[in-house]
Amino acid sequence: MLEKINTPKDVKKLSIAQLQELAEDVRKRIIQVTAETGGHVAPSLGATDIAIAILKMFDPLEDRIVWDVGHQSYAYKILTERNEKFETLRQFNGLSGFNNIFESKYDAYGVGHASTSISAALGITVAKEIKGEKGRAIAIIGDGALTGGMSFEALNHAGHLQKDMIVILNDNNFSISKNVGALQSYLTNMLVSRPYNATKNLIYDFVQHLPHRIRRRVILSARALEENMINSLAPNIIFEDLGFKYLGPIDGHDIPRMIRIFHKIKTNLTGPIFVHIVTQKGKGYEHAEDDAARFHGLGPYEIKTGKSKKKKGETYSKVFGNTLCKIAAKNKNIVAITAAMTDGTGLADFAKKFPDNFFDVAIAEQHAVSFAGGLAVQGIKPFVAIYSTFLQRAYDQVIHDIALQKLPIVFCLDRAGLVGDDGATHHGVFDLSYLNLIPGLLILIPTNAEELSAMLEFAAEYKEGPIVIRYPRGCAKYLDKPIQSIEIGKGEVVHEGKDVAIIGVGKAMEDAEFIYQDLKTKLPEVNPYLFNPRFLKPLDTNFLDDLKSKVHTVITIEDNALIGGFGATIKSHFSNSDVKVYSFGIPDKFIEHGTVDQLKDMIGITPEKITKEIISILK
Ligand SMILES: Cc1ncc(C[n+]2csc(CCOP(=O)(O)OP(=O)(O)O)c2C)c(N)n1
Repeated sequence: MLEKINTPKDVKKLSIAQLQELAEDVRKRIIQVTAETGGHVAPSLGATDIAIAILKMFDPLEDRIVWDVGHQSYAYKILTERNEKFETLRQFNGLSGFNNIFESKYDAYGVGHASTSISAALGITVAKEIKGEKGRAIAIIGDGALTGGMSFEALNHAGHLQKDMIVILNDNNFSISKNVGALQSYLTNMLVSRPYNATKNLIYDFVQHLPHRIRRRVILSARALEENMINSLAPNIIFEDLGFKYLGPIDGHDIPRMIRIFHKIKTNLTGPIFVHIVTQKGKGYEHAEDDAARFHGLGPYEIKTGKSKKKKGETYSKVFGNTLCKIAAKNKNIVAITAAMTDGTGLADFAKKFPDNFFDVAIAEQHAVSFAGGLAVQGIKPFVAIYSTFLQRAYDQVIHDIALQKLPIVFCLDRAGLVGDDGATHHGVFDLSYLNLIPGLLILIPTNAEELSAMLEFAAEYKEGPIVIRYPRGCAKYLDKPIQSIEIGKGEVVHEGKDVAIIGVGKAMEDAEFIYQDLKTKLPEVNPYLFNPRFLKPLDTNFLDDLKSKVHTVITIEDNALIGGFGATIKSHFSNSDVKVYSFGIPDKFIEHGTVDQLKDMIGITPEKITKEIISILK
């Protein structure tokens, strides 16, 4: 059936039985490709039937479809003229793992970070009205993404504006792992009161057929009756109280039923509509159904067994989690906070060992930071583990709620630097720049596992204000020897030298070491310093000032944006001296997806390319 689909219009021509066959084909295609490329398997398998029902009933060029995060949209991609390229998913120069307006005219909005879809869909709806264009915007949002504060801001606004837009909640009871929070309990409760909702939907149908002049009065009376009597039997529907028409819960794998509901919406309903669809994460692939958390997002896997093809080594996340467990065993005031990333940030063991000191706040980075502020002001020591890219969400909270009040919180920024196949929305390449300018913040950058542990120990004792420790995705490098203790604003001279200094920042120290050796082989007359700064803030000004009389050239290497990053800071430090500073890092543009090596090659910052450039500089 999939072979028959060249454009989404072809989906409209299919019968119900053919659509069901199509769903099977699409799922097979998702599994076959992601087994090679990796990706968000379970979310996309779960949303396959929704994508098909939407394409059957709506026109994605007229009715703009906004997927939240975009990780549920593989079926949509396949059915919107991207089947042939689907093998290139998440590969260098291939399809993005999320929706991207530069990739396809069918992607109404670029996504990757959660909870943006309702806001964007509302904006699209209002723009359509201003311009007199046809069609409705549709946001498809998971129950996890719905926990993000932005979703509520958008519901609040949409309920007020009363424009014709649709929000489809894809409720699978899962975020990356089991969803958490009062909202999830509420949604589950709604499933229990299914008969009540079915009756209510019948009443809706009935009322829609009444003459216009009495329709409103009937609705108002029904609401009053409902509030007085039915509330005691079934939960209040928050979404209705916010001004949406609520339809559901609906089985998200029952294509004909979803088609009937969408038909009803198209022909009968106006204003903001909230469709509550219930799905199974990983639907149609037993391994993904059984282990939806692992199949949320994973690397290449064996289709038959569901086992991952590549074994993971010990990651920096794991080093962080293990060290924090050790620290917490000695200090009951240590608290760990994650925003829906317990496994990803390495906190799963901590959560088991210290359940009272562990908080998964759902996809709510802003709240995570201010919640930590409240804890800290009362003498608790919070470690807030957030991916570098997601802390962008909580920028004002870091400044206003934490730094301004000198609260001793530790921000553990995982996935700093280039992350690879998740691409532009997920690279953690801005944190050094956006944090550098915040007064009173300490910024630490470990270059290996032992250093990360030592920095965490240091941070646990530090009481003067907030600290950021940023570390990369992937396997940790071990020195296999303990390091000297961490001193504020003091770096480590890895090799003494003269004339030239190479400074490797965090993960880039691995490249700096290679470059150091390569340079010594290729230019034996050069004997550079190799320096690990450990701190961006405060800088090791003693060492750097000393260098002014010892070197003529400083090379900095980092996996952060060059603007405002480490190199820029060093350049400014040497601006009143004769020392020339050359910086290698992320240029002023968004970097797409691919392996980290491919991306570094594209940018021109592989160790080989950097060595070549340094040689030409020195010559
Ligand atoms: C701001 C932000 N924080 C965290 C994430 C990481 N993340 C990606 S998907 C996801 C869970 C989404 O759950 P849900 O919306 O229910 O979709 P499902 O995966 O269950 O299909 C999370 C936490 C993100 N993309 N954006």
